[in-house]
Amino acid sequence: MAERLKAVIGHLNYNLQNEKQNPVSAVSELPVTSGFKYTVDNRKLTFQQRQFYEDNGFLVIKKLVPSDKLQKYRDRFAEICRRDVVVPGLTVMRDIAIKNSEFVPGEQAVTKIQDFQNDDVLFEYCTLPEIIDYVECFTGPDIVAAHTMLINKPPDSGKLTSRHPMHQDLHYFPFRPADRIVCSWTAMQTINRENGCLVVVPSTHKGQLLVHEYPKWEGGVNKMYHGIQNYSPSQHRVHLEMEEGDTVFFHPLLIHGSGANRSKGFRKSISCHFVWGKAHYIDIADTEQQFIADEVLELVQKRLGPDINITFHDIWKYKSRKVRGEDQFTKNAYK
Ligand SMILES: O=C(O)CCC(=O)C(=O)O
Repeated sequence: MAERLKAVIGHLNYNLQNEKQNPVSAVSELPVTSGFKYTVDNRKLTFQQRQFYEDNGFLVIKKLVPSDKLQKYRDRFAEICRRDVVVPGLTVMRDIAIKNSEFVPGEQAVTKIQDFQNDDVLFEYCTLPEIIDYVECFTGPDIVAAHTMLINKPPDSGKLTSRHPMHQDLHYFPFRPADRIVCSWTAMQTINRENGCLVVVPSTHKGQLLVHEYPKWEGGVNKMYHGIQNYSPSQHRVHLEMEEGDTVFFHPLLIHGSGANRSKGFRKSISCHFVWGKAHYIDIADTEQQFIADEVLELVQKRLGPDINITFHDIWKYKSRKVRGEDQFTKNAYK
């Protein structure tokens, strides 16, 4: 797998060098929003839904993804965890509590898989018309899937490591405009406060990107689970309890996280971050985001060797795959 990834990244580097000599402007006309900021003109949303997202930064659509599709993704996840299939470029993550314990087999050991863009079974989720027709209301008609995850939140060991700290997803993304990025997050089962539902702070999508760091939790924190520095839990939050197939769409500046899983079972959700196909990359050097970029590059070097010549933008290009309309995003690295 490492060899294949190296070849792909080598190819990306080649393209990048060519682009450096001949930079392409990635920013074209923005989709029409008719005075709205966070949604684009499109008949899919009712006026009330559109206004709700504008005001709150998230929108839940009930029973959006059919059960049979979610069963297919659950089966695929189990196959991947058993290593019956190997997906190129996939990142498999373990909860810090599981990682430090005795050998745990298969699905029980995996807390999250990330970057399934090269697996056509799981990637189908990102292409479902049920999902994409809504995504278009936020990104506009040109859509790229940039970041994919299937989260298998484990029953908490008692150390509260299954919590996900309050954060803003934009912290991880070296591309803009933020208002043309949206996450779709689908419950693969009943998800409630007991098994660690999503928690959101309404209207925080109207704020700025805040500084993130590892929370100083006694029981430890999972790799890359950064949280907002000095986060104050006094802000009004909403617990999004959802049934299987329910899907929440949310803005990348919306402050959110999830609670500990106090049930005995694993809690599954599948998600994708979508971005406008004409979005542009930004230089995050010396910004709040430098910290995550360094950490990601360090991880890639650990996997592929210290001599790998790759940038943070290359990694995002590799992770991204077009789903609808025009795609300049996976080609352009520069504004
Ligand atoms: O599914 C969860 O528990 C939270 C996921 C999340 O917020 C993230 O991965 O950014």
